[in-house]
Amino acid sequence: MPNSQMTFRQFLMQADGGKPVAGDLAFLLEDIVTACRLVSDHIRNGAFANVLGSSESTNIQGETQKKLDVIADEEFMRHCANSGRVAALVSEEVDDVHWLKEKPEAGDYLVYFDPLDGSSNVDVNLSVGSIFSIVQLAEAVTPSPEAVLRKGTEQVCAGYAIYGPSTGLVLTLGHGVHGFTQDLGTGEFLLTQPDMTVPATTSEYAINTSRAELWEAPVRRYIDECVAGKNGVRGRTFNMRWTASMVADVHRILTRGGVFLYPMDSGNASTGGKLRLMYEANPMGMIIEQAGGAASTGRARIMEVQPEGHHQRVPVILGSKDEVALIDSYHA
Ligand code: AHM
Ligand code: MG
Repeated sequence: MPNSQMTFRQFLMQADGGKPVAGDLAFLLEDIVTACRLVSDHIRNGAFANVLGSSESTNIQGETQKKLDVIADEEFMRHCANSGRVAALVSEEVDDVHWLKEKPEAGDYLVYFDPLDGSSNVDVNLSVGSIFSIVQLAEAVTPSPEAVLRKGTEQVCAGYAIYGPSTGLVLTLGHGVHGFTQDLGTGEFLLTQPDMTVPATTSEYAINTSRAELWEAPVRRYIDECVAGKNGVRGRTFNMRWTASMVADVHRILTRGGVFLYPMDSGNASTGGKLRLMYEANPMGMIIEQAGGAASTGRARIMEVQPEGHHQRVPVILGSKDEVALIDSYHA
């Protein structure tokens, strides 16, 4: 088990089940950490640099981009391109797959990211984050949009940075989930939460209840039963939290348990949900599963969904295992 307070580099030296992480992947992760560090600085200095607020542009999702969405995307694009082993980048903010290699080989990496998730929170000074997912190619591929459509089960690494009261980094390489905090003195990330786990049961849920009239019956039933509290079928009181920043909600669940739902409803059914499979749901699904929780669409394990497009959306239900199983049973 990794020691508390070790640096990110020391962690990488033993993070592959006691062995060093492969050099190419370690360099890529250090580049991603650099991008996160710079995004954190941009956010903290946003008011002075006049980068709060919206830009003139919209992304492929049709959403108005924040200036910081664009800046964060540039940092990720620039730093991930440092590694000679990255074949392609898929960003929430960019329509097309960005191929860095003309002839991707076995062993090369595909990196998927949401450079600034929950960006509507930036202007009101609440926690936001960056989410990333890494797949290693098992075979050479020809660059095409289809070549990046990989199931979440192919991820070799998933993580997120959280820009809150402190800047944190949470990572899994398939051997548990580990949390780091940036030391503002050295700028380094130190291991502060080794082996994060999600308890199987919880009495806290997160969902945007302003969409209640749009919910499907299984979600309505689950939330109604939580709201009914002690006198309802659950026989206990439930607490509710919703930050409108998935990174912050997932971080809370990794810290004290809970269940998060962004389900499909009649308002988003035409697009299949709100959250994006390849750079939001899959990495968070891997992290939550590695921490002992579960991640589902309500009808299937998120990481087993076959992507049909790199900006595909899915319903997301994740967190404490028993609650996710109960919600799944209501969908069945
Ligand atoms: P974004 O990637 O455009 O920021 O959207 C994703 C965010 C999640 O962080 C959060 O859970 C959700 O959208 C909030 O949606 P809503 O505003 O509908 O509550
Ligand atoms: Mg985003």
